[in-house]
Amino acid sequence: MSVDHAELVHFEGTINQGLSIEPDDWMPGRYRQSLVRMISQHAHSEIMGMYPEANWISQAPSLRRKIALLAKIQDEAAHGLYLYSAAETLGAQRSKNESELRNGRAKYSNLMDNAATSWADVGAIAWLGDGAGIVNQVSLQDNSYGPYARALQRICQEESFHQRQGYEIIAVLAKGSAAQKEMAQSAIDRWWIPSLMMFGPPDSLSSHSEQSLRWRIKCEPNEVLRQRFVDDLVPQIVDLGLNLPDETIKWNDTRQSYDYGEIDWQHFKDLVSKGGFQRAERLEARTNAWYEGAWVREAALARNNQLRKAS
Ligand code: FAQ
Repeated sequence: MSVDHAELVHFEGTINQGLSIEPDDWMPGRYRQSLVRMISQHAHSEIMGMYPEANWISQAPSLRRKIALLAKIQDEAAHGLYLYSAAETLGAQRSKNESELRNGRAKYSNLMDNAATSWADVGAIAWLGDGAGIVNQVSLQDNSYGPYARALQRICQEESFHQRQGYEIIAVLAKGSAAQKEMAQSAIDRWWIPSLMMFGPPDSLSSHSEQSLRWRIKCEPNEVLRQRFVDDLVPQIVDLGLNLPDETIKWNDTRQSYDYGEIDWQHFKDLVSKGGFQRAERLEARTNAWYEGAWVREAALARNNQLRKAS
């Protein structure tokens, strides 16, 4: 048995026993590359996830709502940072990752390229978007790479708060005036498909699923997770007295799940490759924030160097 083969057998054995792979363990190049790709894209999505909601901080309808939204957006930034650190344990430099995001070469979740045009959108992004994120990431907490799995445990706890604040915003609007109810309905209708797309394409169109499931980089197929999300959300939307965002949603007794409409995967492919509605604005905002924040990074580095010299 060659050394590489023996290492591969040991590596796959570790994964099959449900144990973690840690940064210093031997791993195949494809495992490392796939994780760097996925963790980096996840980090970028968290960072870009701040932008659709950010304009609403100054327009939040009460101080309580403003505080909760600020805390949520701040959490998304922190999630991006934990994830850039997890990617660094695999050799992916944070500075390179960040510059690829700014220059438009990196991918991130297409949900973040949509515009939040009303206060209800802030609720829908958190309830549906973060909600889809949680279903996916709770499953990913059991992934085989230790630093990513541990980062996800903390992220999921915080995402639960995000989802809850989104649900509460929509619930209040759904029980308000006719205009408020209409605003909630319109937001649910517009954010439904982008949220379903967060789970990625169906397995027949997914380029990475087969290998990623084998190495527990992903723990469940995209379609299984999307269905779980639909099954969780549909009764809650009905309970709030809102209409379902897709007329074809129907309980299927045989499958004990809801059927829902076909997603246009060609449109998804175009959105991912060409960028959604607000891609240019989002990247410009990210780039401006990077340059405007340079003095903070320099000051933190100078302080760090000072402390190091003193110790
Ligand atoms: N948008 O073969 P698969 C959050 C790409 S952040 C754009 O199935 P994979 C916080 C995919 O990257 C949510 N691209 O790929 C928040 C691949 O491209 P590549 C982010 C997409 O990796 C919420 C190609 O399509 N969560 O929750 C999308 O096995 C709200 C083929 O797809 C994560 O990143 C998409 N929607 O499965 C903040 C979780 N879907 O690399 C604010 C970790 C797929 O070949 C507001 N990631 N693609 O060029 C994952 O679980 C997986 O990477 C999937 C995709 C499931 C996203």
